[in-house]
Amino acid sequence: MFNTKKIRQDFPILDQKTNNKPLIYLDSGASSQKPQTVIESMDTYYRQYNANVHRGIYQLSEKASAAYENARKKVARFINASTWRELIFTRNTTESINLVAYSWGLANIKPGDIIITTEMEHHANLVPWQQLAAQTGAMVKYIPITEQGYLDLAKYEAWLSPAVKLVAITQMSNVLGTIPPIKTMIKQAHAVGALVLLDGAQSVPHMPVDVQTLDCDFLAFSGHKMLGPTGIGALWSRKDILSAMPPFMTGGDMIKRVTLEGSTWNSLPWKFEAGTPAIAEAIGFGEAVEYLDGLGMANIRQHEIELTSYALEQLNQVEGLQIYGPQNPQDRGGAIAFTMGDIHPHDIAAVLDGEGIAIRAGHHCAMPLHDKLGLPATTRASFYIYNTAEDVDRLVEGLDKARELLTRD
Ligand code: C6P
Repeated sequence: MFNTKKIRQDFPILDQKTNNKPLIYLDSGASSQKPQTVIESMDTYYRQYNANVHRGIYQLSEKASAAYENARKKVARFINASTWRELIFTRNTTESINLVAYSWGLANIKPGDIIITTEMEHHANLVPWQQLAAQTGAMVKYIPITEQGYLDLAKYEAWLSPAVKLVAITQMSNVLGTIPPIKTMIKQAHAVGALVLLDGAQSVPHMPVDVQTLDCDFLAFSGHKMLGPTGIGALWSRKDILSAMPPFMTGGDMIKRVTLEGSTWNSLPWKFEAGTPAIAEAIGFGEAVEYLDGLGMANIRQHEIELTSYALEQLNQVEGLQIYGPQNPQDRGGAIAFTMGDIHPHDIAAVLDGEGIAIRAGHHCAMPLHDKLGLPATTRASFYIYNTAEDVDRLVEGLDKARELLTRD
């Protein structure tokens, strides 16, 4: 059984009051909290073996290099990469996707090519493709979403042709929660010769993700949404693809040999890691995936299906509340965006804050999706391993209070 009570004891930040009420943290979709082991691993690095990596001949640097590379192995294993050489540390999902757009994209996308993405993407998986298309003369097409918050797959299938070079989709929407049928979509894309990039910012923290079973071509994700620190993320791709890609950023550590006439590149993955990396953060990231592995990603997914199911049931009964996204908890993650009558989402969040409930309001970096929904903003609750049914009950009570306070007769 998933022991949330025990898990909560590992997160020191959760044991506090905010606005004189016990903190209910419902914004893990934006950034998760960190367990003690992650915090301690970074503290230990700074206290006991802080040094730059891949440079020093002395013991401290060798220890730091080993810990940094060991963290890479842990993260690579976590997504079942066939080798750690396919796992590149970046700052976050945004940087991982930009790496693909600027390196693979500028080398491979030509005028008239098509990039398919969706209407429900986070800006991180949308703006880089718009920029790439503008620079190359390619075109971006957006799979529409249906009224129930699913992708219009008939459109996707109809659009697939040899002109499609890349399909870039989220594996879990940060607003609607939608989990598209990725495996089928990848097969269909490959059948016309297109590569597939998965935005795993919301999926990798919340469900088992196996890049070999999925057979995707790129996977981007962030450490800070999966119990790790900020400033560290990852890009995974297959060795053959990464080997053929030019470097994204150049400078120290990513070279093999530099002369005044030109340079050659380091082997994978370092070819894509220019400059001093985020060493403490990588170590913390490694510790985070170890913690998640200890709980089991299938168990985490099951916990969130149960919690989301309960939350949908309860929220659907709140007067005037409308949920956006699939109603079937099996088809979605635990980010639930909603509106309540004509009360502004920011006002709802402010009242909830007064009740000790941390929740996000805004466009959640998905403006085209909110345009499609005809909304300037939504309020969003998002769950993780430390959330409970009682948190949902407190949210519902807070929403009732917000309606009482903010609705004019
Ligand atoms: N979404 C949210 O509150 P970064 O900022 O690079 O770590 O992650 C970007 C990103 C990309 N894709 C998806 C699906 C995301 O949800 C996010 C981050 C946060 O929804 C912050 S806007």
